[in-house]
Amino acid sequence: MSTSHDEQKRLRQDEGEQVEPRIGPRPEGEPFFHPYHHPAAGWGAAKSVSKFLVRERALVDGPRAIMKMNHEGEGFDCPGCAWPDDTKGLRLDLCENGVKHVTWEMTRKRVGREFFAAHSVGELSEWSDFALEDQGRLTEPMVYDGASDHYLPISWRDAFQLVGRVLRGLDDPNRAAFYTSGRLGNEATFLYQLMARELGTNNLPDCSNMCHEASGRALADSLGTGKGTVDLKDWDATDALFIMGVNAASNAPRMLTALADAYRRGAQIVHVNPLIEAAARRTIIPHDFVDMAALHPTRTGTLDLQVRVGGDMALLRGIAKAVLDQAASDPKALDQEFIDRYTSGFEEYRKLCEATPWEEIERQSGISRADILHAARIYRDADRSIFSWCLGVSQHEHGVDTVREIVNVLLLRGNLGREGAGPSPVRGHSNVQGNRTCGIDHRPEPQFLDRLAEVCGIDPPRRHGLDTVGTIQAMQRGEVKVFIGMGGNFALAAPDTRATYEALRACELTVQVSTKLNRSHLVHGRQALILPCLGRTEKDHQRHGVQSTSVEDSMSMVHLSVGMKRPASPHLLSEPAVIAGIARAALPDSGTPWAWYVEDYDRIRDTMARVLDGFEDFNRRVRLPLGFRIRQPARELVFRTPTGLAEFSSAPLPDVVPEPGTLALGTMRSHDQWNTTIYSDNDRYRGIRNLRTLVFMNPADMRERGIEEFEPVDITSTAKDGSTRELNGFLAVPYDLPRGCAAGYMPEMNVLIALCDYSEQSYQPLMKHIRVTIRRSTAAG
Ligand SMILES: Nc1nc2c(c(=O)[nH]1)N[C@H]1C(S)=C(S)[C@@H](COP(=O)(O)OP(=O)(O)OC[C@H]3O[C@@H](n4cnc5c(=O)[nH]c(N)nc54)[C@H](O)[C@@H]3O)O[C@H]1N2
Ligand SMILES: Nc1nc2c(c(=O)[nH]1)N[C@H]1C(S)=C(S)[C@@H](COP(=O)(O)OP(=O)(O)OC[C@H]3O[C@@H](n4cnc5c(=O)[nH]c(N)nc54)[C@H](O)[C@@H]3O)O[C@H]1N2
Ligand SMILES: [Mo]
Repeated sequence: MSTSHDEQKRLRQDEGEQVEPRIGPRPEGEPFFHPYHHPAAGWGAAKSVSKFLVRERALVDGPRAIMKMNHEGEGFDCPGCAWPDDTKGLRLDLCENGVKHVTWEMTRKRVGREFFAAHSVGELSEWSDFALEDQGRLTEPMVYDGASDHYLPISWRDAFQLVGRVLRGLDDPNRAAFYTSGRLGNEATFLYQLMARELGTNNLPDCSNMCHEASGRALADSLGTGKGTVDLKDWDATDALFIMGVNAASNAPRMLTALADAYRRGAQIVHVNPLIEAAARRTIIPHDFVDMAALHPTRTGTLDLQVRVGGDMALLRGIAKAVLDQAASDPKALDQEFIDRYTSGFEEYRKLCEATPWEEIERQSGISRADILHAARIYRDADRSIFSWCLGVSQHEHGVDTVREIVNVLLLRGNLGREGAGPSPVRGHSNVQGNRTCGIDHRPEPQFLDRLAEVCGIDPPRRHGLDTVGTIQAMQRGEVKVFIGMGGNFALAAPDTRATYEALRACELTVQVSTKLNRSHLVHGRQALILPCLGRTEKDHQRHGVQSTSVEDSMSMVHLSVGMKRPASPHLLSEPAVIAGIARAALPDSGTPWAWYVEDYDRIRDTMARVLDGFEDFNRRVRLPLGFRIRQPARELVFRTPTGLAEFSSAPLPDVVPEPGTLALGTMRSHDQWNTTIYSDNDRYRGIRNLRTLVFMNPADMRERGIEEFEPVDITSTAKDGSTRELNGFLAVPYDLPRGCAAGYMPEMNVLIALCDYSEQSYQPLMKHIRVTIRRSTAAG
């Protein structure tokens, strides 16, 4: 059922000043803020889940599907996040947000041709993003008709012919870009990159360019492989966990189980975050039925370090400095044997730490020397330590340097290649890591291309392709004319909303392969297609029976996922089938057996086994009860670096202290959203109800500016090129975060992030560090 036109109109009027349509739903009441003191998960989560199941009318299928999620040997992989499944394989390990995510896909609501006949693109453009996705699942392919400004039905055959015709007509294959959002299964991923490379381009921008590009590059530079080295067994064995820049209770909720277990074992858990997030306090694990009934929470943190935005590297430098100082009197503080045998660059790093004054470390991190020494003591006293991080570390100018500094600290005490120790990035989308493993990379390794050429008989291009920022810039310049999105919501997820819209609108053709209606269907090129596909929960029938796809989690475990639900519509195709359809139309002389691959995904896996390192015997191993773990050379102390050793880095500390009068603003997710998909206007663990257009500020920073709680403010960002961008009428919320720092929600705040504001190290947009000034709204009088 669609939201009525009248309601939409009212919604727009309510929006008052806001330039863009609202992103979240219509609030259910007045904005409300009260700090949250309850444990994470527990009954609050259970209540929220049941409300959600009712709203999506999924009460019958929802619970049944959930019982199938993340189950050994059968069932589908939770598309909610990339946290690994419980290796004990016994517990029902699920979370509130995973349930919401799955239910959102399984909704009974549908968007068919009648819907598109009733609403023009112009009209839909004024709907909120919530309302768009809330219409339900897309059911058939649609093509944009400029004359009527409506999407019209089109057959799959004609849709593929249209894409094929446009791609064949390009004077250069690099005029096309092929975006991936990290939920695409490995088999589809492999076909997708094969198609792009057979066409002749490495233009494979992906969500990872906005997410963990910095982590991948740093780990590759330091250790020779771009992934973490630990798995859940290590989490179970470690003595100290350092959790940096992640809101785990909302974005990787199953981590709460690992944190609670670690606490019960007596491990130390240090949280590094400008905000004290819910995962730093206490939790009630939903599958601990006894605790749940008795309301018995477990602590999930032992120390909080509220770094300033961007201050992590200075903090890590301080920990290293303290450990090195201590080594003078206590030789056990360092693992000298490990350093001598396996690393390079130690002396230079030691001197750099010595030369960095404590005052500088305190100023740049925002943490007192005493607190840093406390953290260093925890690190020193632990035999085994794990450092885990997410976007709070990576989405910065110096994200690569900071992740390399994490590795420096780990190397000092030989925290690598043994149980319970090592780096452990928390990846985002459920298969974003698998996408990279299976070839989505705009800077592919020559060895990979050689193997692809040999096995698949193609001549892949060697020139590096475009990443996300590069693609938007090239679309702006008219150099990229075709944008294909395999999932995701590029228009809203990318930085600099206005520039991204302009770039997409300048395209000759935009194609979105999606499950739900979203902004990227409305901000389109001269020609545009919406191609609806199966979701991960759905049965994928092909010629040789029901197919399964494989995915890789944050800890390099690869396993099968098989959908069990009847597809939302009989007209949906699987992602591999969509890719094969486009490929056959665009590459009529292709020697790749596209249709044959789609008949049976085992055939795709057999080819992948020959191309990809670590995928030998893929079809057999992926069917083992828990799948298999991709070999991680660094874990075995084999370093594919130029020296063959783990490399210390010696980068100078960046200056992250905001200039007087300015603040460092970070964008983040609320508890009730999945990237650009907004479930409600609430952010339970941060104590917020009915409000997304807000900015969290330190109370002293508010007082200094004469701003009261919930007072409307204007936020102005200043980009590297000096240009400014504005958001007006956001409400200020006093919050416990360091002075000089501010925070608010993505994607509402993406308008503030200039396209030129990306890291020189990773080309990641600076989504966690926007230079802003904030003042009382002029409109507020
Ligand atoms: N339910 C749910 N789960 C998700 C997602 C979702 O939207 N919803 N998204 C998925 C995706 S794609 C990703 S990439 C991950 C994202 O997972 P997160 O990285 O947790 O995502 P954010 O909400 O951006 O939160 C970033 C955290 O970093 C902190 N932070 C900000 N600046 C700094 C800093 O300078 N230093 C430090 N140390 N911390 C800082 C913020 O306070 C916040 O706690 O989650 C995945 N899982
Ligand atoms: N300011 C700011 N911006 C950010 C971030 C930030 O922290 N701050 N984070 C960045 C990060 S880490 C990421 S990963 C990106 C997210 O960027 P994206 O991955 O591009 O965005 P999503 O919101 O995850 O995409 C949601 C859409 O995916 C489609 N979809 C859902 N399931 C499927 C499926 O199974 N198959 C297909 N084909 N489509 C499906 C639906 O149509 C849905 O509308 O955003 C980035 N943007
Ligand atoms: Mo992400």
